[in-house]
Amino acid sequence: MEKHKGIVIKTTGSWHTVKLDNGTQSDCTIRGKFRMKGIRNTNPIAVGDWVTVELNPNEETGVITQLEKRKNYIIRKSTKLSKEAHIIASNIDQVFVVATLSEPATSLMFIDRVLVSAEAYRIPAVLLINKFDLLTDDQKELAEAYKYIYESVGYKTIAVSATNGYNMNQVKDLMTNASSVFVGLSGVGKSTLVNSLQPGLNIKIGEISSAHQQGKHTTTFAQMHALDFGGYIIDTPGIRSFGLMEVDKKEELSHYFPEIFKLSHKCRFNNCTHTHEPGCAVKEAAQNDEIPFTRYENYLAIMEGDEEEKYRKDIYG
Ligand SMILES: Nc1nc2c(ncn2[C@@H]2O[C@H](COP(=O)(O)OP(=O)(O)OP(=O)(O)O)[C@@H](O)[C@H]2O)c(=O)[nH]1
Ligand SMILES: [Mg+2]
Ligand SMILES: [Zn+2]
Repeated sequence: MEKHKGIVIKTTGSWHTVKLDNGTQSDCTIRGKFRMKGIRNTNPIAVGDWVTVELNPNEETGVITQLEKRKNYIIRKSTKLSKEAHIIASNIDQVFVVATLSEPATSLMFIDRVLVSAEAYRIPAVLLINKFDLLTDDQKELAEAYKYIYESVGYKTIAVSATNGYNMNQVKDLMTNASSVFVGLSGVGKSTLVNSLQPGLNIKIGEISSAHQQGKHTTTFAQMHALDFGGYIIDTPGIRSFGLMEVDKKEELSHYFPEIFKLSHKCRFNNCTHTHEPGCAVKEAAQNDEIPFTRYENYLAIMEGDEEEKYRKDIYG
């Protein structure tokens, strides 16, 4: 039996496409249990995983028999009420949160949740505001406000247009020789961005439903694409809401808001949760606009256990 190491580049239910160390690709099933400590996940194997494959004799198919320890991963609750997790991608160098101000509108809450999830594994995150070509002057100002909020807390933020190429060179520079992943709502243009970065892939893109101004979940499986300028980009299915897994331990949440964490040593109580305590430096800074108030509000809401859907309504009107 021929054994190879390889990286998972596509997952479609029970089949996993693995790029092998001999340069070939193999569609593989799984043998064995790939359990994670303390977490039940719906997908045992994710795009980005390094695995060992046993090739089936005289066939292009194989079996995944071993999973290397993951360096990191982006994970979310698989559905709103579920305790199960879904690993979006693993072993990544950076997350690109793809947001849009219209068609569809992405809430700050959605962005903050993805950022929290990235921080939990110390994965650098960049915010892309796509469809810049569609924005009215007022919306351009709003895009500037987003940029101000997120750059002030340490996240590079770039307004881009996948369709006319605006600022795409900046994105290419960041992506070169790195393994990156796009995360965002359906219809924000993740697949269009991949097509723009790597012409010729012809990934299927979808319309925006005119009734709801939302995408139609065109991409259904995560897939890693090689970039000619060096590096890899993982396109993922759009998600409706980002259920956080990592913050069951509430006292840790502040660690995942860098600006809050930085201030917390100035709070009167060293176990301050920055919610109701007197002498809280974080609350004071938020009220004085020294840190973005929207981020502080979202921190409080996540502490309260609010679901993200609630916030989407605000922005859809
Ligand atoms: N005007 C404009 N339209 C864009 C831009 N980027 C994407 N679109 C359009 O937005 C729609 C959705 O694009 P997709 O690339 O399919 O979006 P997605 O994020 O991959 O969506 P899912 O696969 O459903 O998660 C398509 O009609 C694209 O043409 C952009 O920069 N400007
Ligand atoms: Mg897509
Ligand atoms: Zn505090």
